[in-house]
Amino acid sequence: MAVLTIPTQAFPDQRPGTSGLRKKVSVFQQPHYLENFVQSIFAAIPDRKGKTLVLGGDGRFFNREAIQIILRMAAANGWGKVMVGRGGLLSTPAVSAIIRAHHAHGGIILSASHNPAGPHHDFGIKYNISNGGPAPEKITDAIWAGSKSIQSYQTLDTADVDIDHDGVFQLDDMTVEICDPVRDYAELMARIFDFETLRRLFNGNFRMRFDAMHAITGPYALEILENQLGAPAGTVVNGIPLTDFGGGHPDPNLVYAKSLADYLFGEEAPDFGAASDGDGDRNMILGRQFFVTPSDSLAALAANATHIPGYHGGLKGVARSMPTSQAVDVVAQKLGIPHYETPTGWKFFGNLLDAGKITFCGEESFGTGSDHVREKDGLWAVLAWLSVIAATGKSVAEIVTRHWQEFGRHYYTRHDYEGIPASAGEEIMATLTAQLPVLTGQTLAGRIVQTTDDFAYTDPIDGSISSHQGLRLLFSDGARLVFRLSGTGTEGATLRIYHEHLEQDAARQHLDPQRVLRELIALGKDLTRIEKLTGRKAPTVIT
Ligand code: G16
Repeated sequence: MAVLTIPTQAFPDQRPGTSGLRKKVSVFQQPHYLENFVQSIFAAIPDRKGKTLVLGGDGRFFNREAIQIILRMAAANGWGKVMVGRGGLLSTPAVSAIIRAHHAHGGIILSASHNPAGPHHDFGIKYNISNGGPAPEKITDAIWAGSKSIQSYQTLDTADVDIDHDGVFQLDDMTVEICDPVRDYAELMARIFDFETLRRLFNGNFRMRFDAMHAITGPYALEILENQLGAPAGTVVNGIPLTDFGGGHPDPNLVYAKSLADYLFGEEAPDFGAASDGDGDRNMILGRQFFVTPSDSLAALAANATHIPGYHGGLKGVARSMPTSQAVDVVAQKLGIPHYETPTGWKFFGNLLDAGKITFCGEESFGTGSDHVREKDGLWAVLAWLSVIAATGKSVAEIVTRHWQEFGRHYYTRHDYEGIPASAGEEIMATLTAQLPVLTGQTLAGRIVQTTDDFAYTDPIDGSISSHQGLRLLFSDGARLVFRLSGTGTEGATLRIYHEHLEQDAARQHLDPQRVLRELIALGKDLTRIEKLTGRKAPTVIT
């Protein structure tokens, strides 16, 4: 079959963000737009010839069309084999698991994560490397550079292939394998967790609800929770992936997973509730009338790791992204294991995991994971929590409140101002950056500002430096106020303000975080002048 070389012109806006390239579907539907980016990925992987690529997505609108385009281009660009999830479906953690299990060279994930889907919403694409994790900055920078100078791309002149039935066939010189999207992942979970113990949990009175939000985790949760662990039918709700996610916003937090939260805070609440996001890497954990912040979830899992079969030998170390609360650091100190603080973005955990420096890692943005794959993993977090509940016989609320008594409670809240004008976002950050030096030593929000900085990270494994990763005010009492612009939005800018304060007194550990943190919240609003610059009186989302 003849390889076609199609002339094209560069698009100026293909710089990968925190997690790949995310744009409106209409942007991706422009002639050559997706093709240019895919060719730029392939150009950044010069040793791809004859190697295996894993390909799948979260099932959102444009997923199936993109799969066909990428298959043709992969064949024309010399890949030896592409493994595609049946129907074009694969969760992000499943791609990571399959890359690792089959020693693939890399993977392409089609997803804009928790961003809404449909013809008028978002699409995305990201590349993962042979360790199963997101491409590091040196590769995303090469992709971006390639996208700015691209003049042509390679593809085949061939009809669409059948991606809906398992099997192996040739596309020119390349092998295509259509595989079960769930099997490898479910086998990995069965190796980490004791499914017999979890089956006993569901055989008793224990009840849970898992909200797949009509996104990719439905098939995974149905297979693992209901089919393999025997949770009653109906435990998984919204379990069929839809191209528009049912019109919802599959971001597992109290705002967007409101019906689950209402159920868990209602009269008929089960023992446990969880939700995942569009591509299955995020998680939200709820107990009966109890919400676990992602930062606390990471800390509590680290403190209870030896109750989880796959980690009964203990943890090598832990890591969190900089804006994530310091709760897990306190656990690590007590356990006598190292803890690391990385920039936002799962890719920054990759080297630490590969080097065996850490076992668990997590982020405030509802991400938790371990060294079993190189992505955050929503269902893994659910199974980890179920394992701790089964081993301790305690409720979610008991596990977390006892954790606070032992380690202190890190009150935490993130306020997001979504879709503000990009220029306002830049002005806020520039003004704050200029202000930082004079804030040191001042008493603000009733506390002394001990240090301020623009967070920079030197990777301890390869020495690479990532600068401008967020502005920090660190107070003498351990409180923190952090400012960042999101790297995942598709409209204007999203300002994130993170507030944190440690409370050691058990009598003061059951208050409303918004109340406890109100002075820091007011300070954040003042320093950013968000209302003056954007007219916004309140955040769009509070987590
Ligand atoms: C992605 C990244 C995470 C990051 C999150 C929010 O998650 O993988 O590491 O914490 O975005 O990033 P930002 O604050 O820059 O918007 P996901 O689930 O969207 O892929």
